Amino acid sequence: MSISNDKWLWWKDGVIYQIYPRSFYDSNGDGIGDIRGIIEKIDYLEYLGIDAVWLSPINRSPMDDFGYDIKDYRRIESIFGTEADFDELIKKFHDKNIKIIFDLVMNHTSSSHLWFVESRSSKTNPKRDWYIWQKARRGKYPNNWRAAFGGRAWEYDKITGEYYLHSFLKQQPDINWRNKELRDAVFEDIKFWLDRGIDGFRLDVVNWFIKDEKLRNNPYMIGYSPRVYDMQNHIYDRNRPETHDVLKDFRKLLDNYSERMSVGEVFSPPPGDPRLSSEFLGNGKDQLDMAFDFSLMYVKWNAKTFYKKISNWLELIPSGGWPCHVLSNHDQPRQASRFYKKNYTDERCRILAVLLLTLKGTPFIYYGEEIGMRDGKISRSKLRDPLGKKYWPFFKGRDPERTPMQWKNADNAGFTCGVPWLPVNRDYWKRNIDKQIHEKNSLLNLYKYLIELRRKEYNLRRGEIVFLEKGDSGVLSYMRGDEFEIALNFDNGVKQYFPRSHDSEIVFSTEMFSKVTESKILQPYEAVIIRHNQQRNS
Ligand code: TEU
Ligand code: CA
Repeated sequence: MSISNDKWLWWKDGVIYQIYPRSFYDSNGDGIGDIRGIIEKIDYLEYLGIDAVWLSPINRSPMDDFGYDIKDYRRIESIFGTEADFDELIKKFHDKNIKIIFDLVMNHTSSSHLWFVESRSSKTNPKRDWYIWQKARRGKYPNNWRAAFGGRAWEYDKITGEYYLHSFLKQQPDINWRNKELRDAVFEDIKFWLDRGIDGFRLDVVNWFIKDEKLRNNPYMIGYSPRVYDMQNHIYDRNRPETHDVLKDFRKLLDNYSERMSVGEVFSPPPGDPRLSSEFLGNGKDQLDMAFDFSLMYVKWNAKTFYKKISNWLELIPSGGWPCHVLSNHDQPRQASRFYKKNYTDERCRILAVLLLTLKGTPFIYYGEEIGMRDGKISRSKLRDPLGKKYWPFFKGRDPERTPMQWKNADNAGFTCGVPWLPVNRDYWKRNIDKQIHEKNSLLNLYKYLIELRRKEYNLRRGEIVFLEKGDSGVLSYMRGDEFEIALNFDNGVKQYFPRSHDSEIVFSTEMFSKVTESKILQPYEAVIIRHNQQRNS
């Protein structure tokens, strides 16, 4: 077995699990998941075997965007619990060697953040320039920018008769990263959490931090979309080069602490933009540790497309940098729904599990993904997401992928003894954690098995990746190091497959009974992990 000196580094070798706290587990019956709920489920997380949790925001917030609108970066939102609850969470998780990643929402604050309250109070307030204020231009909006969540990006404020910029809701004013004092204040808040023991950060919409200095109009693109925002080419309100200077400073701050991690949400619309994401890794050492590429969130089920997207992303990682992979999150339809195929959805979910956990790069799992949770159907009257409310029925918002975790076949799927903030998906009686824990071959136990295998096998974590079958025949396969050969049949038909070594054994297959001799028959939707023996003995 190839042994290397690279020692275990949690965010490179481990598996990261995203929790949307509102929907994970409600400990006090108010229908909203909370910190105590997460603590109570620590045994489950340990069972699954994950190494770190990323918590969607739990800071104090008026919840206009369910936590992505923060009014106090240093306090825990009371809906989620107390400061003591949070300290207990850190302590208990660290005792079990599970790291905690915070969501840094630092493109904007809530409009009820004291910084903004001061900033809007007068044109001469010392914090005026902490946000982006503009006079009307020729009696109109300062420029043509639109908010991603609807309407103009400029909100007129009566108090001083000027407009402020908000890239999302009007309750989410954008902060001015060009202002040195603001930058220092934000960094102080980050330090606060580092000192309190936070292990890493996911940076919300990191590619929107800095706006064009001259606030130039975005050009329009051809074509129609119900959201005017999508008709603009966002060259002036996103992806500005100066953002990278902010990240270099941020990295210096992080590097003062040991083994802290950062991952950026580099937002881009379909089909995704891996090149843009890779730019946020800088030279591989001087900006973010990792960045999300959302290409796989936007693709159709096709081995060749998967090959192209994945290989492209991996090639773009700067030397010294490290990739990560994500299939679902709180903003996009769940993978089981995106890749829905009558009678075969579960098989597809298995392929995705094997793929995610055998690729080179840190895997991110979204809560519920491990039991194949589907998007919920939410009626108009039950919608909570402001984006869904605004664009219904063109876009139903993000509530469907945020429904409560399905723990067991009991009232509200065992999520709450009260009324859940979003309805539980009706399939909870047949799809839940309790059931899948007890089924040897469940998707959940597949995730558990693969996470364990990955932990044991250096080459599954750090081995180089070399693609073999590139999807032309419906099969995607690749080597990890010179030890593991992974073959995934994306098709609903049998395929002949020739392992690259005659002396090999099957470590794992989703078709438990299958064997390999000279060649192997891949069953429909079979995923197999083969070990090359020669390598092992040498
Ligand atoms: O998301 C950025 C964002 O604009 C998209 O993910 C958006 O939700 C999607 O395109 C739907 O069309 C981040 C957070 O992940 C999201 O939850 C927040 O609402 C948003 O930023 C604002 O902070
Ligand atoms: Ca609660």
